[in-house]
Amino acid sequence: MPTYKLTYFNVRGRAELSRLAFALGGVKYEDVRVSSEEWKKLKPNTPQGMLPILEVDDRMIGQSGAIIREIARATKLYGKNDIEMTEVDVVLETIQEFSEKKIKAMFAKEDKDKLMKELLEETVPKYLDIFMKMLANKEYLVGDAMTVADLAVFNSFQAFAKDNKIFSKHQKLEAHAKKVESHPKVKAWLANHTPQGKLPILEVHGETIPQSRAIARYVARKHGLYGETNIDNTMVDVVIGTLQDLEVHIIKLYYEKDEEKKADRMKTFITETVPRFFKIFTEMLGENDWLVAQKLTLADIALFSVCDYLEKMNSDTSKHNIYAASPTIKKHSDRVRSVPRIKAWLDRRPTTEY
Ligand SMILES: N[C@@H](CCC(=O)N[C@@H](CS)C(=O)NCC(=O)O)C(=O)O
Repeated sequence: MPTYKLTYFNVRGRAELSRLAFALGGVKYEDVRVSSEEWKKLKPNTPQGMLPILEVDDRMIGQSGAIIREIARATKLYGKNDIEMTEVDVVLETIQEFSEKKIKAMFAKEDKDKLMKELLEETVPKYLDIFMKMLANKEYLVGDAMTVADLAVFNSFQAFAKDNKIFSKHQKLEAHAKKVESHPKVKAWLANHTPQGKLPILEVHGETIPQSRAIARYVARKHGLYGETNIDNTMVDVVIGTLQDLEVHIIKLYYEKDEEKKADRMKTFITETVPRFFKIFTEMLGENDWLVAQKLTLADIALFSVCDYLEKMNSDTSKHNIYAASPTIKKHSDRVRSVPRIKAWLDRRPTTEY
């Protein structure tokens, strides 16, 4: 068996299908994830100046479509004969066509909301129709065993399926996705990838960290955004815990389906709950600029992040000012927002619904 080394950025993107195929095929490979700094050095030495690349012994292959076929042949996941191979190609090419539309909408600089709506309401159902037709009454898309065609369809719709009810009119494809997802080797790969079956995750030197607050604390410790003493660190945790209590109220609002009740609850939330929590933070701030240790810490960023969310949520739903009774918190939010690196991130972060 040759040695395999797959190099890509630390995201799923154009490499995840190859990683899934290696997992399902049970073939060992080196899963290299490069940072943008490392990529700058590597780029001139790659066949087309792009990632992913697959190294098979001393051969270096570019183009994700060629890479997945090399792996599919090596792992016997490309169908059993010429006809099946062509059928697998039909699926891979159709996924490629869908992916181009998906990328265009997801990374659009203009009209993103409109393009995302079109993607979810028109493009996704159109391609689900195509794949449902291909699946017909069979278990697998091609032949009588799982191939990279099944992995490709599963991989491509997986992210959407988690957040949207895309399968409501395509239940056979939902069952197909579950079949792929529950294959022991695929399951093991996904579990390794998302230790608790949920996002976000942070991958650091081959370790995968789940739980958003554990991730935030890891990043804070690494970059000097925790406190400097044990007490300071505990105070940062007090802020995070208090914000978690506030988030419980936000989640309850989110799940209220009755529009009238929701509007009522929203009013109570903004005029009573939020000021009650903001009072706690106002007292913690006192005359200081920052919540803990007289410097910017994760505590300030966490409070700002919730305020930023509340400002958007409130501008969409009601006209009450979240800071009406809490001018100190408004000043604190503005202070965090104007930290140059935070400002730079806010200016370039993609527009999202939440
Ligand atoms: N058709 C190529 C496209 C590869 C591609 O666009 N790669 C992007 C990442 S998804 C890249 O390497 N970007 C960095 C660069 O161009 O410097 C493939 O499928 O492999």
